[in-house]
Amino acid sequence: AQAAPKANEVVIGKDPRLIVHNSKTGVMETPLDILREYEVTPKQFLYIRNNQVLEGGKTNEPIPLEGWPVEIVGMVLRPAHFDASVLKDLPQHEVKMVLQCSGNGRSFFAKYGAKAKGTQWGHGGMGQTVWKGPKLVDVLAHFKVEPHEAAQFLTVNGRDLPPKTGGRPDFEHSLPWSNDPETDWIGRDVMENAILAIEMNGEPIPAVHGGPVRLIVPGYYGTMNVKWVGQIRFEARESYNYNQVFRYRVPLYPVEPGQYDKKKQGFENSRPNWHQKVKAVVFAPLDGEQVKAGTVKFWGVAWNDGVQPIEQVLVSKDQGKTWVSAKITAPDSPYAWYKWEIYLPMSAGEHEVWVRAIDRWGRAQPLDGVVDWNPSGYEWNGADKIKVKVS
Ligand code: MSS
Repeated sequence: AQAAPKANEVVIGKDPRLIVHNSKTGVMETPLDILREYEVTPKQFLYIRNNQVLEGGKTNEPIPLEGWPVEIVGMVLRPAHFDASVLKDLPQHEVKMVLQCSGNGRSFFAKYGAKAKGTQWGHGGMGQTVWKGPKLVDVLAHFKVEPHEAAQFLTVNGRDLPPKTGGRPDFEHSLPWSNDPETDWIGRDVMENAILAIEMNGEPIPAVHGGPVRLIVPGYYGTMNVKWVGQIRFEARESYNYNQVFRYRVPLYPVEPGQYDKKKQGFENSRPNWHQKVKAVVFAPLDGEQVKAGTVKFWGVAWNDGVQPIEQVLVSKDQGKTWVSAKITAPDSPYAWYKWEIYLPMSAGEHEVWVRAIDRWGRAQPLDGVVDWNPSGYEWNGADKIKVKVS
């Protein structure tokens, strides 16, 4: 058998220590012992998820803005067709945020007895990133686009084309675009915060991460941050695209593991992977790690959709009977990860430590993440449970 290709052989500029899930399109995750070393995840370590690849896109090198066409069409007064180089002349906005695949943590469904189909991500299908570019609303104003007030959704299409024979559908996503900010806060955040990013971590966006132009919507799952933006459409409905209807959604009602017919999924009985759920991840000790008896420092990160602050990260040594509150440090951006830490006395033996975050709306992680089972295993946010061997 041939040795599986290393991350640096799959995508130019990636670190060989990344865990490759799919070498064809380039899907790889960051081991936690690397992820935890950086406040902003450097490009050589950032995870990748591609449904299909932009031609020549398997590299951390950038693609020039000049010569990259973008169009804004649909229910608008004036459609706009422009060269992406215009974007650097408009007022720039920068945002630090967690970029996370909605499938991140999918392997935990299997770990707790309810496997879900798809890439078996650990916790490393995420990273902390900084994006910069003009706000979408400023681009619209610049070109006097004026979306119609009945346009309730924004659909963004990437210029990655499905392989001719691969049978994969084109990639696009719809996001809520609310024209009624008084009553509908979902959609208002897209209006206020969406940017057409042209930089990542202070440099032109690496091709593999969606350069030269990427839609960035802080607080939303990775999939909604469409790479290689070619077309933006304003419409009254969500797109019927395969990736919007049959993928990247979860049922609106509880389903028993294995008991859900994905073919019957539609707009009425499911919702898209939009807002990220509240989540805490243990960065140290790592699951299964050996530590010395005495006082042990546990630490990690926590984040949510940025709509309300994280208020507590709770830690339990006794399967949730009692909890203690970790010290949390808020980031300078509501969409970035919080750091949490706690020192716990640990006696010799095997222990399981549970961690869960709670935000100001009281949104918390379920102790048993399997309660939110869904056929594609999206949006895992069960309390993080790690085993430590104390000696
Ligand atoms: N975009 C495009 N155009 N294509 C594809 O495929 N994918 C998704 C996003 N965007 C895609 C896009 C996903 S799905 C994700 S996660 C993200 O992206 C990732 O990113 P990076 O940069 O990391 O690679 Mo799941 O939710």
